[in-house]
Amino acid sequence: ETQIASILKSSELYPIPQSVKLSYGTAGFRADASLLESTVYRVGILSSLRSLKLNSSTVGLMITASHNKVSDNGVKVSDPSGGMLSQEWEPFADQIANASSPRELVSLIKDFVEKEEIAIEKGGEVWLGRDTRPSGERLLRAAEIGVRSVLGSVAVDVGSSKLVLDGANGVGGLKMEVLIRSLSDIDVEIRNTGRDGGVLNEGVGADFVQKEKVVPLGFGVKDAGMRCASFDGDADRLVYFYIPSESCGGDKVELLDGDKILSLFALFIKEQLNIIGDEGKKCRLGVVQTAYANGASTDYVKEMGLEVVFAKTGVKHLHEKAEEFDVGIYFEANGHGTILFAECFLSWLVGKQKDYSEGSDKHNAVSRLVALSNLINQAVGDALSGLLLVEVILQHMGWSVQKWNELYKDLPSRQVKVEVLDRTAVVTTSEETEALKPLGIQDAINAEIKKYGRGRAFIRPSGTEDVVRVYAEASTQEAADSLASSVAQLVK
Ligand code: 16G
Ligand code: ZN
Repeated sequence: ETQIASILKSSELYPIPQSVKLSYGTAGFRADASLLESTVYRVGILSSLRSLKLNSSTVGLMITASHNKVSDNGVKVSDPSGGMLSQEWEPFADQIANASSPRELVSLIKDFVEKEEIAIEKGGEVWLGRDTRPSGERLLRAAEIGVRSVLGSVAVDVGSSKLVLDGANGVGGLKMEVLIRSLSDIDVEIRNTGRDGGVLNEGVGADFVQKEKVVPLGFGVKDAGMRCASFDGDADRLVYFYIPSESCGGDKVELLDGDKILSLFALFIKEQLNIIGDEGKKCRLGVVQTAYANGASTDYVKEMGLEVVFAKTGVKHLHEKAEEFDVGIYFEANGHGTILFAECFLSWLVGKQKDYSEGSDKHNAVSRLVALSNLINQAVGDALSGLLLVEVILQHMGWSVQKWNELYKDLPSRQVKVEVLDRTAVVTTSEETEALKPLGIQDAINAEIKKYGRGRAFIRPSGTEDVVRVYAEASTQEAADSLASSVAQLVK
């Protein structure tokens, strides 16, 4: 039942264009790229089923129209042997590619799964690739959604797909241009470098994208599904985002903030420590967040078994607490952060690198951690090294930005600021989660919080402008908005 619902839902995103009849020819489906999204999505479903039929062996899905003109594109499937899709499956490919409605599609799939006796439960694995055609990225997204609409199946993006960077018209974009010239395994397109007259941090940059959750200038629906990142003006903040394909002209983005970056880093490091085994598990791996960290991210890292401590807003406060761990990861939700390695732990790692035999799993894990400690900026953190680490981990995992985003789902939140005569009237605890002054205000805030499911809220005086900031979180966006505005009323 849920399987059918999943395909019905995703197929709504990819309606079939009228008046085309496609057939799986010598090299799969080929057509003008603008006609192919629904086809590629459906071939994604087929590929998952093919993998399942073959005991979850890896199936390949390639997006290319070979020597054809650039405006064409195509999709073909390879069997686990590396050869072409078995010809016996071609009629099914034709049928589903031409199914005129989601219902017809589902019924064709259902019949086929029964006939071929495919057990859906195990989950298939499909590797996705594409050539350099501009339509490739969008089609790859469609394939990924198709693969994953068969529940439990995974899509691995094996191409090094392009990253689009918003330089905030600041210094980071310019420096990134220089840096990527010496890197061969990463393809980055940089926008908002300031050369085209754009203004620093105006409608662009990490702060804008994180607070407004809308696309920065220079980005739009044409970039739907692409992996995008924003620096701030001095390149010490980093956030990622993508434009959902359903946004249909809206300007909303799906944001991957500092908390999500922290979670990715934590997961990767934890995995390496697990490979090292019992000795690796002795490492004190900890996380430092601020009161602004989304509650879902805190739950996520705690579930991973990591220690989480809270610090006051501002890099200097987080940094200090991260130094107490063997490996301390700190990030503010707004994208400031880095990873610190204790000197003695690092020398232990380097020693182990010599002990383990080259090429062994343990040697590889230790080497990855040593390389990570060299890549990341342990002085204060910066957006360039943070970006390179995110990219390398995504490549290592074979993950798309969408897959990364699914680590956990952010709780809806809202931030507002209240202009006051004297912000120093607000005094908070050291973790900024509770207000000690004005007297009684915390009780009033608590009374508001109680009215909401998963409600959380706090106030703090800004350290950079003459305002009091309010943060609220709850199980729905409406509830978070309403909690934020009632707490703001208490501050006024
Ligand atoms: C500064 C801090 C940043 C903090 C922000 C809070 C550094 C390098 N920058 O930008 O970490 O999140 O202030 O601003 O520490 P606020 O006090 O106005 O909310
Ligand atoms: Zn900055």
